[in-house]
Amino acid sequence: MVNTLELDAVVVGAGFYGIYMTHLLREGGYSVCLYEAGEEVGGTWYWNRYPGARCDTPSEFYSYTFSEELYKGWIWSSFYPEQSEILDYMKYVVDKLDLRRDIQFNSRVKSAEYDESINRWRIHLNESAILAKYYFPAIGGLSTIHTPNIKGLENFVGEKYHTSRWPHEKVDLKGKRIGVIGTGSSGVQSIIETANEAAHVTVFQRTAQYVLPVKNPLLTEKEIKEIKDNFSSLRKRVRAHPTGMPSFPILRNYSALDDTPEERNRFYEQLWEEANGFQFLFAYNDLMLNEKANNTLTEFLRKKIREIVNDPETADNLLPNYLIGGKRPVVAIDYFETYNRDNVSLVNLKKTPFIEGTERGLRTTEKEHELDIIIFASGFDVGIGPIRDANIRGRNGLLLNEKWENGANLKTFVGACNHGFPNMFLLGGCHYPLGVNVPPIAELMVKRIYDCLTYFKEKGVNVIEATTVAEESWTNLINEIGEMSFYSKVDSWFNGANIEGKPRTILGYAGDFLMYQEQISKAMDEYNGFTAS
Ligand code: N01
Repeated sequence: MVNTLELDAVVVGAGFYGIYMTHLLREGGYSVCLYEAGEEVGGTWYWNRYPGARCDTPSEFYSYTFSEELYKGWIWSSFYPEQSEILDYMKYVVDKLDLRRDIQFNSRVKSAEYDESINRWRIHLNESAILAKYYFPAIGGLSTIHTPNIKGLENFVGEKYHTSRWPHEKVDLKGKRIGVIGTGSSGVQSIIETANEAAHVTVFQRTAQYVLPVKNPLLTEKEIKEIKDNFSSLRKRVRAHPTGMPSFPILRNYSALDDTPEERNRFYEQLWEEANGFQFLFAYNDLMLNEKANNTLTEFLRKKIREIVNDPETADNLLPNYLIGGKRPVVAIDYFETYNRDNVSLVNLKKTPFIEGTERGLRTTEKEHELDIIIFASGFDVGIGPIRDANIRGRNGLLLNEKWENGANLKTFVGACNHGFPNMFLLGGCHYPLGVNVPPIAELMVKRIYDCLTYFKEKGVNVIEATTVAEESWTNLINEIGEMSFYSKVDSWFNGANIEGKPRTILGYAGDFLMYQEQISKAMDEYNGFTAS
């Protein structure tokens, strides 16, 4: 017997988007429940608990800003927060907002379909279904894991973990032979951390990465006070920065090409010593816009790798060769230094690809690598995977994933809305900004969507739906900006190229945060992109 509960709204996923949406809906008098597959809140930070997991956005800006009391009631310990601290922050938020009574944990939503006869979403969990007027999947773009398709992997007798499904119990890495597949943000952090404990770490690298140096000092009492005292200007400062991280100003407001090579090199050396993560990308005002300017930085970073890594062959294999910023830059403490350890070795999969998994490990064209543990730091089926898994059917039973043709025909209106899927708002995921700090975007978009609901509610409207014109227009904008940006010039998850056979398409908004706010305002201010009934 299936019980059917009736609500105004269902939210799925207790990350930054889902929590804020639930809060606003409840404050606005809607009956709402947030369903979360995990046993706690946190979203990304609940699932990604691999060794070394940390955020590369300064903690000061990796927070909600909609409430002064909420902001000031939490004190971050360091400049870049660790996974466990962010998880604690999110628990603090839901407790402070008293949201737990509207959250149901251990509840994976299996599917949802729009019932046109009653204008309601029917949302299916394992044992029950819910009818809701509004549906808000806040399931994240990076939640469907990707694991390389290596023949014979099932024969491996050791342990296997994906970074995004890391066990909650401690995994004993001490004295183990560990293979890490992948050198994105998760891989780099895992490699550095596991090397401290493992007998040996073998890194299986497909594409070499630019990894920017960083330090992570504890915040002093003086800094914490300053952060709190500056709250009144915080949101303004965040929204005035191209990536929503105002601790990284443009240091030289002119082209990198306008300095002499000697001066540029001196300046880059200084920044390397300062080790302030993403700050490098804002050294000059055109590093992310002009390929020649970009090359000055990538040349410098390759030189640093050669200087740091003792073994010339390993150094050579670690040299990236693409536009920095075209794929997500990685930030870490002493990554290249890790390759000088006796217990770390590198396999360049471009030279010696995988042949198969074996009982004892992984065989490449060079040899069999014997391992006790394989860590898959191999990323995600970004954007499209979560929508496929969510099984969302709109009018006439059309699956959203079919409408999008698995990504080949991806279309949205402002990332959130789809023609044929009335009263449904995707929070985060496709067509949201690619390179911008997440909490400020979540706040901006959740509030925009909430205001949109209020606007139509006050007019007595029951059903709103994106028009095809609005959808085409937003999608064209995404594609035009994407094509102009470095994101279309480098293979990565930004464009679907990280997974063999995945349709290549720009998955997100490639402009900066200022442009995004302008475009969103233009697209949503008059609500002309919706039909209402
Ligand atoms: O995933 P990724 P991630 N055979 O896709 C390799 C955020 N994040 O989990 O580069 C062999 O970046 C793949 O190789 P290639 C952040 O936005 C933030 O690391 O595609 N290798 C790559 O090296 C980030 O961008 C933080 O050629 C294969 C790696 O696996 C996003 O999450 C921390 C392969 C995947 O890298 C995703 O990061 C962690 C195959 N078949 C994550 N398939 C911080 O804030 C893939 N790879 C610090």
